[in-house]
Amino acid sequence: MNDAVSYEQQGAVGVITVANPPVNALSHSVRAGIAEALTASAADDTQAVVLCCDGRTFIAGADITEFGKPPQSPSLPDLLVQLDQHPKLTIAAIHGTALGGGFEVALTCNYRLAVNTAKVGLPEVKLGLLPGAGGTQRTPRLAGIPAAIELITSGNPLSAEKAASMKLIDRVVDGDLLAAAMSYAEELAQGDAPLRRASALPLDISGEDRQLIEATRQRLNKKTRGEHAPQRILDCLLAAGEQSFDEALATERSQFMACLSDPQSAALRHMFFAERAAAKIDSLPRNIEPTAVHHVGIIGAGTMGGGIAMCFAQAGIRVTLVDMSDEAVQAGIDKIAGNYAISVKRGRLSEDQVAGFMANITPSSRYSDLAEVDLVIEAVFENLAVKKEVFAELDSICKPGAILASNTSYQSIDEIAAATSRPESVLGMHFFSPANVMKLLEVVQGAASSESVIATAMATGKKIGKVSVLSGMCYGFIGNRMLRHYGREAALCLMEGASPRQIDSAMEHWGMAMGPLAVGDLAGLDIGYKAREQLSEAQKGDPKTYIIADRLVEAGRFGQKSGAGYYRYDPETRARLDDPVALEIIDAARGELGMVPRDISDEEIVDRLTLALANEGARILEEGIAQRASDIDVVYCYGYGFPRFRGGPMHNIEARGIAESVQRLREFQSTLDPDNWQIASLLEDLAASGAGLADYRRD
Ligand code: T1G
Repeated sequence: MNDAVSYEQQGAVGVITVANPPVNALSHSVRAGIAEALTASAADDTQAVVLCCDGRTFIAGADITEFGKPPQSPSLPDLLVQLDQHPKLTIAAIHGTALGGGFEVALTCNYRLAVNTAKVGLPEVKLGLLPGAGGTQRTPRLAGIPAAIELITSGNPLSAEKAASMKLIDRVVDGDLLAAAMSYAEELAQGDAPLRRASALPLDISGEDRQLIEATRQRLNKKTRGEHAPQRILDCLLAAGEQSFDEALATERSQFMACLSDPQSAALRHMFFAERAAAKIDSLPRNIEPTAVHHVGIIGAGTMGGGIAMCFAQAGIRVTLVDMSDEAVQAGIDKIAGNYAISVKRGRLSEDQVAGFMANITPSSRYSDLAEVDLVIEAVFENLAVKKEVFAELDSICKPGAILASNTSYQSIDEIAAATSRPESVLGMHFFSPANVMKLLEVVQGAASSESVIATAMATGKKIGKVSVLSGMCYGFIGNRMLRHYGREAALCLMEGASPRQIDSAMEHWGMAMGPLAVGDLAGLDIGYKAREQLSEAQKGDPKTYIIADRLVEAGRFGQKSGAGYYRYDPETRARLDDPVALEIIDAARGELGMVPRDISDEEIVDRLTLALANEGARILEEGIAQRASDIDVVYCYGYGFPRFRGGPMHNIEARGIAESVQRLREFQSTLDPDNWQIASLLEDLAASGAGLADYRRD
């Protein structure tokens, strides 16, 4: 065989063992090794063969790193034809996560056995793909069309028990998997069990199945708006019921190849690796060990503080939640309890789970209760003076080595750190609202933040289920700094003649979860208004970028919270309704500044907003605020509703072409306000050199 696959005869049973860490992906050596092992099994005097894996998991899928490279024989489909036609009993012994091509290998075996902790699934859709090795054909033959629709279009894993209940697994065992597999193989062989091939099972598609496929098509047209893979999966499942196995396999193959060459899949595979890369801090020595965080203090029991407390409580970490008075902190506790009650009502959590989470949260109105915490996260009013006072007091109370983090969105971590005697232990941990839902955590490194503190914050983020991204210190860090340029262009498109509906629809059709003006209404237009009141006219910038928002707020239109902003909101359904009053206010504001409205195309709107984002992202990259372009993509896809199937703002312009993007930026520089369209020198350099953003690292 080879280094990745071994074959050993043990009595009447042959054992194929895959050893390709870290996840036994089906790289070429694994495919070739299994093929050779099957050939050996066919030729020896065994009666059955068990396929198992070393390490932490059964095969977790095709090797994603091989996509886009020249194919090497045997392909996975070819290997599975050999496995399907194998003349002896084949048994898959599953532990860990049998996913994608790995589960397709198992489905091609005659029988499947799993330990009770194992999970199985077909997550290809999350990569913009579909099961390309018979998964869309074998799954419905074993478990039926409805189960296949749910498993393959959701991409979510199943427990071994659940899979067994769906006849996708034959036996669930506890304890020594290989021993159980060997005895199962002997039992099957001695019982003359048939060579049961899923490919030979009949599949009669009913009228209800067809209706379900059609209903799912409609549902996914909304839920996964703009995404191609889910629709192609349904085409394959329909083919399973209408074509022979071999014909439908050919249909699946062509649909898979269409997905593989689709830019959406390239973007989603980019995001898969981007999320994992973000956890790696290039500047940190490999041997840096995060310190343990067992007890966290949170200052501020408001919306953010409460949401952050929930994150830690749900991860089993003790929380002391502090506010200025018993009443204030109790109000925060009540809000948390209310959030959990909704989750219980929706069936997402059980009463016992919630009781456990709440037991991890201790309310307090005394900073002195934070003397022994390992980490404090401050989430008080967004005012630098207030934060400096809080940190000075924490510094005097918290034990040596305790980490002091601020959840600030904008304030200077360095100025906050200067208020303490331990600047090396101070940094930003910027959560996104609602903190218990949004996965992004920006870990903001101050000038003095130590390596150990950074490593601990990144690891703590992962432990509470966040995707942590390291940011250097600048106004707005990575996400909000870029957002100001995105919001500026939305405001200017409005001033120049587009309506709120046109701007938001253009961006939502392009893939954004929510258009920028609807986001403004959701967050509250009064927040920006109050912030601008603190600024001088010069600091406010171009009045064209905020006069409409100001006039709406002055008319009492704060957004959803007041029932109207750029839109009017149905009090019952909260539906977003076009509002003539808002349009009049917008027109009047244009008149105040002498703006004559013009027609703006959806394409111009999308280009201005997405290129403004990427241009500022390139500046952030060349300043070293972000480690790599893909980190910026993670920030936007996990914190700002940027479509994952576009891969994030930086991947988006890479896919579009840097040179073409720079050309479009130059057009905006000459037709719009040139001050807003100074092109990042990094983009100019890459456009000239032809190099890509993905490999750029600041020296
Ligand atoms: N190919 C290549 N590398 C992979 C990989 C894969 N399929 N899965 C994981 N890795 C790397 C990952 O990049 C990381 O590398 C390391 O393994 C540990 O991963 C034909 C076409 C299995 C649940 O989508 O969901 O089969 O950062 O950090 O948290 O129909 O990895 O250490 O250098 O995620 O314990 C379908 C993807 C492929 C499964 C483990 N399969 N992987 O999670 O570790 S398409 C998937 C996962 C396919 C067929 C189609 C998770 C995991 P590094 P990790 P983890």
